[in-house]
Amino acid sequence: MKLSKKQFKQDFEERLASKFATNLTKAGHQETYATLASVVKHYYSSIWTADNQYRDEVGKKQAYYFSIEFLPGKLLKSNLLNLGILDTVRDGLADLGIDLDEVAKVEPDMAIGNGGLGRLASCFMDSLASTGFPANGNGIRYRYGLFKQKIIDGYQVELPDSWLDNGNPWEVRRADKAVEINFGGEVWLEDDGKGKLLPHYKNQERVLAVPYDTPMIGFENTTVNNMCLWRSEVPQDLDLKFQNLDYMRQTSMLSAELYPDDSNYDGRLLRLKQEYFFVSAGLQRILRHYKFTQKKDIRRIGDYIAVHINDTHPALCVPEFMRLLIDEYGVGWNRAWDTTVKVMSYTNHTILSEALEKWPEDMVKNLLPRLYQIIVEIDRRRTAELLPKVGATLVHNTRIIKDGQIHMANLAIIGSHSTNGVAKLHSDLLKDVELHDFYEIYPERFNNKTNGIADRRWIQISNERLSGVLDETIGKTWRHNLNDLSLLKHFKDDEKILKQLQMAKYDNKLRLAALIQERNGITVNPEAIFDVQIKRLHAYKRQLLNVLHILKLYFDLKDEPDLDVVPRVFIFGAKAAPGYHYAKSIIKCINEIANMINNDSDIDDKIKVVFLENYNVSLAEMIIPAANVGEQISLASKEASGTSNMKFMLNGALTMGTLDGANIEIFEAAGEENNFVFGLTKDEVYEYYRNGNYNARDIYEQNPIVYRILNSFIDGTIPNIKSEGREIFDSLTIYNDEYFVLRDFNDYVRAQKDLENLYRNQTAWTKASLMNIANVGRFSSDRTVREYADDIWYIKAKK
Ligand code: B1N
Repeated sequence: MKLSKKQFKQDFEERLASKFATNLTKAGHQETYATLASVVKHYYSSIWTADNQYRDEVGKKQAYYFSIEFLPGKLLKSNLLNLGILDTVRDGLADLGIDLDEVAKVEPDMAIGNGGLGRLASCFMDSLASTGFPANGNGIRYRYGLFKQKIIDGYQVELPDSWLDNGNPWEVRRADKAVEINFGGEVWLEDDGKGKLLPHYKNQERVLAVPYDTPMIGFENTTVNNMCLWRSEVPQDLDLKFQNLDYMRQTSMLSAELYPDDSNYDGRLLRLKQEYFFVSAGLQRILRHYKFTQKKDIRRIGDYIAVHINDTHPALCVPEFMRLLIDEYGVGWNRAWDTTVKVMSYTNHTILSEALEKWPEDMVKNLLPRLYQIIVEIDRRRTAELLPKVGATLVHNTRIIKDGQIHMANLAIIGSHSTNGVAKLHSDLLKDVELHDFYEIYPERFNNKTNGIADRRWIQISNERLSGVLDETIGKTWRHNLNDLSLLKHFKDDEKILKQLQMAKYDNKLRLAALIQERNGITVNPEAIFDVQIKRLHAYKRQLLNVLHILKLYFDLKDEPDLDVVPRVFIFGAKAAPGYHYAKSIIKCINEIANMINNDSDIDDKIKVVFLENYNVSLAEMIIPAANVGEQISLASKEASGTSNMKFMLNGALTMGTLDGANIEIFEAAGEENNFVFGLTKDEVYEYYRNGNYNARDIYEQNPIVYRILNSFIDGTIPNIKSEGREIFDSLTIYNDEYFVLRDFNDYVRAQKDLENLYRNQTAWTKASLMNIANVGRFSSDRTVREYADDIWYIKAKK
């Protein structure tokens, strides 16, 4: 949009006066932020309205991304950038004596997601709007987002994330579009007199779902999509006998809290309720909107909408869409089924068995009696149809209802036309191993969509310093097409450019060093290697492997204080699920090891260990631009994709990584020689599983270095970790090291040595860094969403 600085300043001052009855000299940061957001909202509202109008008139197919998590972070700068007014607003505010970056800090992170899965959904939202696709989000407006993490005495303590206290300027409550959701009670079918069986209900619990719409603004275009988030409330016309505080409490509980589990499944009833709540609300709104605007035959809806099931959490889309079509819109079973399969598509995000959702049959039957009937019928018809074609074994292995449980992945695969994994290796594992039986029956449904990241947030906004260097070196087209970063290859031997890249990195390191000083009171050397591992804490991600290597360096230096090492700052950020005891023990150990090393005068600044508390999107935006190394060290086959690996690459960090998830494609694109690869391959891991011949205890007993390091967890060397140290020691030596940490240790140490040696040659290092940046284009989520649009959803971008 076009906006002059003069106009902006006038709008801002007027709004400040009308909204808060104050002026520039008196306004605080909160008022400034709220005013600015309100002005920005005014700017985009006409574009938003116009795009909605256009869609209703043109009636092209739209996609709906159903996700129980979104992780957008802050929206102010992103909205400014995408509207094309970031610089104008920054300058205008500066004229008024206001620092945009200070104002931006006031906005709370929108953290209604746990980690990679939720952040991916938000990257997709940005990319879908920025590439002009009509595609919207559908989720839950949690009153409390992911907990805030405090570290007290080395332990993680969880505090509530009350992110809505000062209001949310971006959302629009649409009370007129509320729908009703029903739970429990009894259902029976009665003939309607025309030969059709219609459901009748008794004693259902009624909940009102109210949508809150947040615009997803495209980058310098005219597309504005909608992220619709649902809040649960008490229906206004509720019988007086139900109007009590208990009912109110229960009803608002539904959208009160995000489950804090990442790659893990918590089978509580409230979670199942949340899943049905946003699925039913979203589908009801879509169907109503379609009927209202398109006035076409409901049976053609498959030509106008695509619904995406992001992991199995929204898998109830399948039976709920069937229910709505059949019971509410009078469509026959067969037509409804064909339509459902055509409309739905599903992404699998993990093969970890603890994340596989399986709901007890009785729970589903009691909570969602009509859906249960429909699921049983889907299962029955499919079994009857397939038995003669593929035989009993395949049918049995792939049934939706088995052993008294409803298998949500099976429901999602059977009820949709597409199942994809999130990186090549992961998609291959789905086809060849985890979902092989499904692949035999429906080979045409399986495909890969390698994840991507919204490069606008992950470089243009978060790394202005590097963005500036790139603009000057290769022009600005990369801001619209990330593939143009490949132009950088021409400068790989240009010493002037390499120097500038180094200086940009150095400035970002200074910025992070100041933050570390402020938050942790630790002074770090900006010349040191900034070696970063930021992600959820999970055993399969192997933060522990990183820790063992740190201890090795520490003991090496204790033995030989004059050892010639390149100084390193090891930086961690990680939240553990509150109920995940082992993960919390690792956090405690990292913090105690940090204390031990940072305060050891023998070590000086050769090693520093920093655990930054409350890792979230905003903190990632500070850390990643300053990283020299990104640690991506999961056990091969366990990390479906990873997406921070792509953010590090974009910001010129080198990857220290295993052949897992999207790391493989990163190494392919940027060259193994420009990164550090180590560890077991997925085939070697599966070979161990087949043979059952891994013996971690042997490594502990036979490798003196490992022996010394592991003993330090239990012999008092590392202070204050009596029970935690024992827990970790036992997990490796008694419980046989589930994720092959000890097996990969030696090769990891070798790769770390290679890394250190390369860093001694700053020119060679920076060249490798440049090659990572130059080859990152394919990891833009603009590319990813185009593939979804072309291959799965069949939607077209606005020209
Ligand atoms: O999804 C990301 C991937 O990049 C990561 O590799 C993957 O671990 C992550 C249940 C999950 N998989 N499964 C989850 C999250 C919450 C929950 O309740 C499972 N998250 C992933 C994006 O594809």
